Amino acid sequence: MKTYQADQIKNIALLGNSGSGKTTLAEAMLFNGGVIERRGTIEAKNTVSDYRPIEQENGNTIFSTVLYTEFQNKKINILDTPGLDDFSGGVISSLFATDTAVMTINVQNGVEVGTEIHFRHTEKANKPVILVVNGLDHEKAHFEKALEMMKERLSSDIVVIQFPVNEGVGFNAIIDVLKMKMLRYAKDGGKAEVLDIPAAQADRAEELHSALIEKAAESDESLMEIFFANDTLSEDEIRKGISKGLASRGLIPVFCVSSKYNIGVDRLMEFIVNVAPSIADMPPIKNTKGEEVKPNPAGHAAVYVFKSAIEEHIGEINYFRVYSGKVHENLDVVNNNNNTKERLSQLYVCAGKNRTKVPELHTGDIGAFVKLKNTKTGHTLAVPGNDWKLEGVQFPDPKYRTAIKAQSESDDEKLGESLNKIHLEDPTIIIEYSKELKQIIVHGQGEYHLNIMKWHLDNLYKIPTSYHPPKIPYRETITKSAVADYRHKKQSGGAGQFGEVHMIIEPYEEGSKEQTMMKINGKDVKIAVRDKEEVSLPWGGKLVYVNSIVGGSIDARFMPAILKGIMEKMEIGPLTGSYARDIRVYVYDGKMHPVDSNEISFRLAGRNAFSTAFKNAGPKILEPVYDVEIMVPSDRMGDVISDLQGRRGMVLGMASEKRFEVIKAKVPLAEMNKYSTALSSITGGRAVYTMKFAEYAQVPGDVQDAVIKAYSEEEEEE
Ligand SMILES: Nc1nc2c(ncn2[C@@H]2O[C@H](COP(=O)(O)OP(=O)(O)OP(=O)(O)O)[C@@H](O)[C@H]2O)c(=O)[nH]1
Ligand SMILES: [Mg+2]
Repeated sequence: MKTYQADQIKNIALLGNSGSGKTTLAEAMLFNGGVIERRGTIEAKNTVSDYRPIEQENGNTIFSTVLYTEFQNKKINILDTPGLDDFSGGVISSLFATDTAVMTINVQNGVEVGTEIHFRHTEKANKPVILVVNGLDHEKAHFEKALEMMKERLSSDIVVIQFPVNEGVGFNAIIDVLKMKMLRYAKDGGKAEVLDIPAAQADRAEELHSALIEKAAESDESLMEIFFANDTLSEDEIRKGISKGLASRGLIPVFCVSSKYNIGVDRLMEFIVNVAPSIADMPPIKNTKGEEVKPNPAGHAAVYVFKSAIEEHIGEINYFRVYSGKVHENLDVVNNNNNTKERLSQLYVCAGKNRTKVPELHTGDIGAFVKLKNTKTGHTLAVPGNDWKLEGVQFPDPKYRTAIKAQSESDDEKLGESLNKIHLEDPTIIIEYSKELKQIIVHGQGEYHLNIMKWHLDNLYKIPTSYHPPKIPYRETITKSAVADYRHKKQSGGAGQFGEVHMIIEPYEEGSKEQTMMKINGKDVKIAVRDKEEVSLPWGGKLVYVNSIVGGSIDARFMPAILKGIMEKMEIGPLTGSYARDIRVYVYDGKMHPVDSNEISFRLAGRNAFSTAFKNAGPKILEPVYDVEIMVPSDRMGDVISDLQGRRGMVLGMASEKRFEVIKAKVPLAEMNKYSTALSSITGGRAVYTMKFAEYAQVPGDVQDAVIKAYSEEEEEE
């Protein structure tokens, strides 16, 4: 395999709605580049990209796949991504690692839900987009309708470079208004025959050619001047303008193909290698120090791992992009994320599961290495001289959770190992071993996402598991102050035990001050703060422990033991056994015995006094509340809001953003169970949302009663 320099490499991510033909297009690109000798199909389950068992079973791409092809002495690295939104992790990491998004549009349906969602990903990532209308051979192909939808729903900067001559069955010709030629294809596609534009298409071609020139001129001032002077641009000037417009997202070109028959694909590839922005044209990304990482082919080597996988017979494989310099076989590097040394003993370029060994890879190129010890997705590897790491891929927060159990306890250990592997391959699946809930919770992007995960556990890892409703990590706190005394006394031969503690507890709020006067048993008592400790609780919130002993009734040396006793009770609230938080305790009096007082006595006295006080202080259950942000088409906004209200959600605001309404709300986690499935059915899959933990809030009375009842029933069962 030839070695490619930075200016000979183009990196594209294939995006688009599920079923719009990304994988089929990739197959045609590999075939046209001579990487494969026969084109596989989804139906025959033999495409290069969809090689994993689950993909062949379902006929969908599930994991992003790294591919490459060669065309006109250039290399195109292709990342084929899944169209289904539950697998958006692969889309986001692929966009990160490439310079241009090539989005397929199924011409029968035009803009679909997934098209809109992926288009928004490109906006967020600020990457150029080439739109490819696919399936023009289909009997229901309707190019004009699809184009209208694209202009209306995606962007007004769309500009047509190609339109079909004879869409539908028998489709074989395209008018290209950049070349101003007709491209005609033989029965099984491949290389176009370049012909003059027939009279019937001439007017439309001229009109679109002018529109293209104007749009290309708009992207660059010097081109604009030439355009004003001459009223036109040369083909090279148009190319330059398109390239600039692409890079700044001011111009979104439209191409026509039938991936199935390999029609138009050669011309699209030619456009990608000649006109799509090159590595040097894209704005440099930043490292964690805030410095720009310019793609410098002569610089020290640095690569970023955007994807890890586990492959049969090989084990872990890491896919990377070179961000600076070049890497070669046996290069010693440092993993800047964990400061370990790694040796890149072998380098590969990949087309699906087929790997070709290469001696070196240059800036901008994409490849893979195997058998590294401490490297995974998100890590930067570099030679000394580059001590930075990239900020890297920002994977979406999880929005769907479930509890998982191995059907047989003997599989517990194996389940843990397998879940770690699953997370390594898909960082959007997050595993949480909750000591508090006594459950293993898996977090993912949606119900389907976790069903696919279960398929892998059943079929590849061979571990029968079951999903269960996840418990909610409730907290408990108090709503008013309460007083309690406790005397611990034991005198049964030998050394006795004695400790007496008087305390008052009150609700604690961040930033609030200690009281100076309190009513204790009907009397006003002055509080003198002698000492104070703010304990930040590992489960969130605080316990503030105030020593306001007067007259030395308890020695300072016993104070830590009392706190220890209180902390024991903070771990099991009186209502549901949940962790407690946000309480201030004043120990204001007590008694010691000259001989029998010791630490254990004060620990027990502290624990029991606190337990009584807690029960009398109006204990309440707190529940986790999430910030939920939903993007929804305007016509479905009402339904989404009324559904949120049914979930005890509080709508905080609404705003129009481009073609969508954005609803911001706070919703209790307990009501978000299976929300992704519900939202999808309310909106026909047209909404997307994110959720992030916001705070703990008191639950309403009826909910509190229900939670306490469920807890006591559960206790009885156990
Ligand atoms: N008629 C026709 N069918 C096509 C064309 N391209 C793809 N298909 C068919 O459309 C279906 C989906 O194609 P894929 O290539 O799997 O689509 P995808 O975009 O990769 O889908 P996901 O992986 O689910 O995101 C398959 O049955 C293909 O054979 C085309 O140009 N014409
Ligand atoms: Mg696919």
